[in-house]
This record gives sequence, C-alpha cells and structure tokens, in this order.
Amino acid sequence: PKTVYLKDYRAPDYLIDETHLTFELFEDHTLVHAQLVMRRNPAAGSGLPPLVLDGQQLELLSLAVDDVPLGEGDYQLGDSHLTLQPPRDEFVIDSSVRIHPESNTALEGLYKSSGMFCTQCEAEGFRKITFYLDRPDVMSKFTTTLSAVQKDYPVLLSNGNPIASGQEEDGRHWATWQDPFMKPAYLFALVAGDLWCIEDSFRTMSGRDVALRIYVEPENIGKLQHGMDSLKKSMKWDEEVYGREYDLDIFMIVAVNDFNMGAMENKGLNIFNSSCVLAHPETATDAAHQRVEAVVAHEYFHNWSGNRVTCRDWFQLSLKEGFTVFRDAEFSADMNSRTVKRIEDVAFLRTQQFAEDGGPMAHPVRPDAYMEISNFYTLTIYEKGAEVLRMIHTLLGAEAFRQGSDLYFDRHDGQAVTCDDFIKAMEDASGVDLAQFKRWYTQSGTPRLAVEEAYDPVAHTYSLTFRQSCPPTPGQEHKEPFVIPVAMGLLDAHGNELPLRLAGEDAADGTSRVLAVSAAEQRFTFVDVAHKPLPSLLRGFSAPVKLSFPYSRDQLMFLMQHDSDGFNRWEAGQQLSVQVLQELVDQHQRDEALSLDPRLIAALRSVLADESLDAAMVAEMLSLPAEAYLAELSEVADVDAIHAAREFARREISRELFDLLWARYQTCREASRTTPYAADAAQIARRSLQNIALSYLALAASDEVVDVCEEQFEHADNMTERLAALAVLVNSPFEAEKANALAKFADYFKDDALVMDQWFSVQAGSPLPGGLERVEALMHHPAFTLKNPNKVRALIGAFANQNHVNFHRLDGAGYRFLADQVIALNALNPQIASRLLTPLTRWRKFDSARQALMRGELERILASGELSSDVFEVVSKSLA
Ligand code: BAL
Ligand code: ZN
Repeated sequence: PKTVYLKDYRAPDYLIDETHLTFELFEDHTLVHAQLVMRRNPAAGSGLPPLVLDGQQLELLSLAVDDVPLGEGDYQLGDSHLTLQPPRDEFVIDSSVRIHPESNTALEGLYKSSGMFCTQCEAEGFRKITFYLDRPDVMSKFTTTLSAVQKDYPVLLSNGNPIASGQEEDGRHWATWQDPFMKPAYLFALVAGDLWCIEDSFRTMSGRDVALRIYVEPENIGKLQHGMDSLKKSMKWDEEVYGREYDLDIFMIVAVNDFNMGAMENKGLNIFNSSCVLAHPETATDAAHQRVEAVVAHEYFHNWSGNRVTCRDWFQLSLKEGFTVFRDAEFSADMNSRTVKRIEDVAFLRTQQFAEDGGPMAHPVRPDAYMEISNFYTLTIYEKGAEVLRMIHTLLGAEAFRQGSDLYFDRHDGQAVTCDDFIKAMEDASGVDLAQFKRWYTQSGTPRLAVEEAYDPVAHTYSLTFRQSCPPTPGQEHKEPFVIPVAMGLLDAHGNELPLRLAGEDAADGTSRVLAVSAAEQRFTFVDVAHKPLPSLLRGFSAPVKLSFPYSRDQLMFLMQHDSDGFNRWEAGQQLSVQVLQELVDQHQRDEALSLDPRLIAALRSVLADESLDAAMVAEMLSLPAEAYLAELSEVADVDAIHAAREFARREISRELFDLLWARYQTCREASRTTPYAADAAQIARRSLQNIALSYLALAASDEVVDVCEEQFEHADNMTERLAALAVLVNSPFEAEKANALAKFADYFKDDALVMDQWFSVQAGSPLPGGLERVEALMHHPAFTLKNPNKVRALIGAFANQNHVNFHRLDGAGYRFLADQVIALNALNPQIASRLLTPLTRWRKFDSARQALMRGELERILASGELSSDVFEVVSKSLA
C-alpha cells in the first residue's frame, strides 16, 4: 500500500453539486445507479484534467457522460479508480454498478447485518458503493431512492427528509429521501429492513418540532427509552451550551448488530452499533447506560462539529473527533458526576493513549502521513484530541471559548476545513496567540513535566520550577516545548488553600489558577507565603502530560484528605497506590516476602469510613490502579510481578478492612433490594461502591461471602449487580457455584447477543490459570462468531487487552492465539483485524523473551499471505 502525505494535499479538480442515487436491493446483489452533476473546480486551476473517480469492488454495468454512453475505450478502469476525460466544464456522469452487500464481511460500504441492509461510509466506504470523488472536501446535495421487497424490508431510510414513496406491482416498494444540506460522501447512509421504531419529538430553540425516531429489530423495541431520553437531553444541551440547533425535520437512529465502530453520525440518519444504543436495566449495566448516553450525544453533536462543518482531508480527523469527544465529555460531566467522569476519562487516557503515544503507531493529533486511514481512528485522534480542546478551553476560559466556537461555526458553515481554521477562529475571538500551542497538533508523544519546589523562609517566597521534555517518537527525534496549562493551588499545614500571588503581581488572585508553562524550563515564584506549602498540581488533569513531583507518601495522604480539587484527591490516592504497588513489585522481583505499606490501608480505611463522601468517589478511591496502567508506568513491564503485587495488595485490603467493607456492602445491597432501579447518579454511585466492596470481600473466600454473592446474582433486578456478582464468582475458587452461575446466566440470556458479549468478557478477563484454554473453548460456543465485531472484542479483545497474566504467558501461546485470529480476520474484516493487533504492537514494553515471541508472531502475520492495507501498516510499523 502507498503512503498518503498531508503535504501532498491538493484541492479536488472537480466538484459534484448534485448526487442522485438509486439502489435496487436484491438478495444476491444490489444495483446502484448514480447521476453526478459535476463541474470543474475553479479553485483548482485551469484546463480540463482527467476525472479520476474512486471505486473499489464495483462491477461497472454502464457509464455515460451527458447522456452519451461510453464504450470501453472511452475510460480506464483499474482496481480502485475509473478515469475519463470530461467534455467540458460542466457535465453529468451516469453510472450503474452491481455490488454484493450480502457477502460483504468487511462491514464497510453497503452490507447486510441480521437481514437488514445498512451502510458505513466513513472514512472511505462510499467508493465501495459507487464511482465517486470519495473525499471529504467534495460536498454535494444527495437525493436517494431505494427499492426492495416490501414484506422483507418494510422500512426504507436515507439521509434528510422523505419526499416520495410508492409500490410496484411485483411486491417491491420504494422511497425517495432528499438531504438539503451539502455533505461529503462519508456521511451518506441508507437502511432497509424489517424494523420497528419508537417515536418522540423535540421542540428546538426557535420553536420547530423535530420528529425523533429510533429503529431496531422488533425483539429489541423495549430497550430504546434510555437512548431516546439521551437524545433529547443532548439536543437541549447543545442549544444551551453551544447555541447549536438541529436543522432537519427528522432525526433517526438505527441500531445494527454488526458494526465496526461504536456509531456513525450520518446526516439525519445515525447508524449505531446496537451496544451503544440499546439499554434496559435487566440487560445493560450502569456503565452501558452511561455509554449509550455518551455515544448518542457524541453522534448528535457531530451534526455541527463534523457535518455542518466538516474536515478538508482525513489528516484533519481530530478537528471533528477531538472537538466532539470534548463536547460529549462535558455533556456527560453535566449529566452525571463531573469529578467521576474526569477520573474515568483520565484513567483511560493514561493507560491506553499514553501507551499508544509511546508505541510504534504514535502519531500527532494531526498526522502527517498514513497508509490506511481506518488505522487512524485512534485514541490519539479522539482522546488526546479532546484533551487538546480542553486545554484551549482552560487557557481561554469558558466565555472566550464559546465565542471562538460560535465564530468557527459561523465562519465555516457548509465548508470542509482544517485544524488551523479552528485555531484561527479561537485566536480571532479571544485575542490569544495560539501559535506555540499548535505544537500539540504536530508533535507526537506524551510530554514529561518534572516539577521542583524551593521555599525561602526569610523572603516568604515559594517557587515551582517546571522542566518539560518529550521522548522521541517515530519520525520525530526532537520536540520543541509545548504550552502546558498547569492548574494548581497551594495548601497550608491545615489543608487550607492559600491565596495565590505571583512575584510582580499587585494582589493575590484566587486560590486556584492556571500556570501556562511554555519554556523547556520555567520558574513561577509565589510571594507572601508565610510557611512552606504543599502544592496541588495539574488539577483536573489540566494537560495530558506525565507530571512528576517528589511527594512523600504522607504528603499524598494529606492531599487525599484535604485537596479542594476532587480529581486531585483521587489522584493523590492513585499516586500513593502506585508507589506502594511498585514497592511490592520490587519485593517480588527480589524474591522477598511481600509487605504492604500500612499507610495505604489507613488511607483507604478513612475513605471507607467517611459516610459523607460521595459513594462514587469512595468506589474510585478503592480501585487500585489497573495492571495495564502499572505496566504503562514501567520501563520494562514485569507482568507476573505486577499481577502478584496487585493481587497481594487487594487481599491485604480485604483482610484489614473486611468489617468496614462488609458493613458498607450490606447497606448498599439493602438499598438496592428495596429501591426500584434507576440509572441515576446516586444509584450508580451506590452500586459501584457495593460492587467493588463485594469484589474485595470475595477475596476472603468465606462461605458467608459466597452466600451474599449468590444472593446478589440470583435476586438482583438489574444487570449491574448481576454481572458484578457473576464476575466475582468467575474469579473465585468456588468451582461449583461458578459453573452454576455461568450456566444459568447463559441459559437465561442465550438469545440476547449483547448480554452474551458480557458473559464472554467476564470469562475472557479472568486472570485465573488456564485463561487461554477457556477462551479457546469459548470460541466454539454457538453464540460466538468471528464475523461479529462485538463478539471479537468481547472474547478475543478482552482476553488480549485485560487478561495480562494469561495473554503474556511465557510460552507465547497467548501471542500465537492472537496472531491466528488476526490472520483469520484479515480476510474477513481488515479493520477489526488491525485493531485486534494492538497488544502485540506493544512488544518493546516487555522482557527480552516475551519481546522475541511477540515479534515472532508479528513476523508470522507479515508472512501469512496477502495482507490488507490495515494489517500491513500496523505490522510493518510495529516491526520497523
Ligand atoms: N465518525 C466515526 C464515529 C464517530 O466518531 O462518531
Ligand atoms: Zn465521532
């Protein structure tokens, strides 16, 4: 595959003003007729260069220009392009092609899922539907007619508004949809199926009524209310917080079982992975409810940040994704606990995105080059991109940020633009120069920020010196300093916040402020500091950096109790846990008896005993850093030592705090028993505390704990409690109870694919010995299929990403298994194959024996035959 470079971007030679599509859907093929009303792009130069249309896996049936049929000598047809000579500046192309959605397992373009037709066109799927200029800077008005057998496909949908429909004599029917907004082909969608829907409406800020519909297969009609509520909340929030109003008369969501991504923001017709829209208390956990709320919001918010203003080219992907993730994170923070949302997001970013930034696929938020754009729907583009937006918000303040976003939407409505255009709007609205800040878009890698303090007891000054650096990443040896906003405060010996006055300032300005660190080394000196304070740094994780400050464990315990910033209270606990766990790892590596610092127990005891603390925060504080995070922090990740250390700490916490955990568990469970389920913040908090308490209690492996586990498993009225009890049993030594619970669960939920995904994941993630053999056996379960991405993620993905001790077993069998699945999936679904590879790409993190085994598997994949561009890019870059 060839590499595409940002520096080679050229405006399109031709534009497509109108796109008229007709789909004739049949069981063994589909006919697509496209009429493209085209013209020379005046911005691209003079003359009439050849027209090069994108098209892959299309059987060309007919082609005409301005109604004149073309013969074979009139055009050139290759594997991925159709080239012809336009006759004049303005012309009309008519093409007919045959495609095969019924055998499309890559789930890109038009395909069938559970008997329905649906599409996924981002990024480059439209070229598998018809010959087109499949690039985001070619925007067109679409009219789409689709026809199919009415009894099998009673619902026919596409983008925009329905304008006509009718029946044919042979049992077929048709519908025509017109989208009045210009859009690139990646936002095209169609759906045909036997679907039911729930309906609601939303009155917009200007008083227009918008019809809202969520479509699903009939058996899932009872699982849509939460998605609909989430949609209405999102529409309202976007009006209130960003002033953005919905623009069509109808907004539709369709749930699809086989989907590579979470969901897709097609104009007016969002298509969702069913896992991101279906939710019912009995079948979906609290986390799943929150994910539905967040993804519905994300896709809805794209209507402005992505659709009305789109990307000029795919290097600008974070323009829409980073911005939209930032928007959905703020929405979720407003709907739920802001602090808990931030904790969850930061834990995910630091574990997963930091690992990506330190690995062979590291790339800037705006990449310079790619082989396969599907490989760039990454944590860096999404999550780090959102952090970059958050930093702009922090540096400019909420008001100026909003003015900047208003200007961006006004200035670029209907256009395909770049990250630079976004920054320019922010600069123009705020007057802040973001030239240096833009390095966040062009430099990859996670910056380090080392902080040193100095107190002068005579002058009463306290200074903080920041030294930033960023390790080399592929293609980028040397980095220039970033602008790093450091939100901070200073605490006195009683835990009070000190007024903050920097040298040179007339007066103190608040007790929490943002220091903009922009040089490689930079000192900030505070005056009027009577006693040496304790700094609280990077509050709310104000920048995606690895900050280090030499806190003692006692200081961390103090911050855990006194920091006014909730996020930093949790962060102090995490840092304390990391220090203590790293000490245990060292002990394990030296073959010493493990001994846990009692201060960690003391800190958790006071958290657990404090009934005034938000239960969600207690649950977060009780959660030890994940093995994957500890691995990320290590120079060389010792998988076995990390697992042993963490498990030892968990058992010690269970033993020392058993009575407190038991009491809190009982109170929470009693409340669950006596209150009907609601997915609200207070109940979600209570259930997280209850479930983490249960997971600690279970380590005692006593009969009384097994009894409460079974009680919760049997009698819970919701999936959050039932699944947590199942997970505890699965990870316990109680073989009979475990087998019984797994069998009962599978029997009861065997027809619910999403619940069975959870059943697979719970088992795939169990660190007990024999994990690989269990997963291999589950691959033969009737509910498993490699053709469904959710199943692949639930079983193989969960095993390789979450079950470190089993995946990284020293004989390399875990690696071999994963490589086998990647090779099988390469032929079926390249995007999923490539994504599944991620754990093998991290080989440099491990000891030399494991490194060799992992490399060996990557080499085996490379030699396994014809590789998709998706898999080839990741494997070849990982081995480079
Ligand atoms: N645009 C791809 C799916 C999403 O990020 O919303
Ligand atoms: Zn998105």
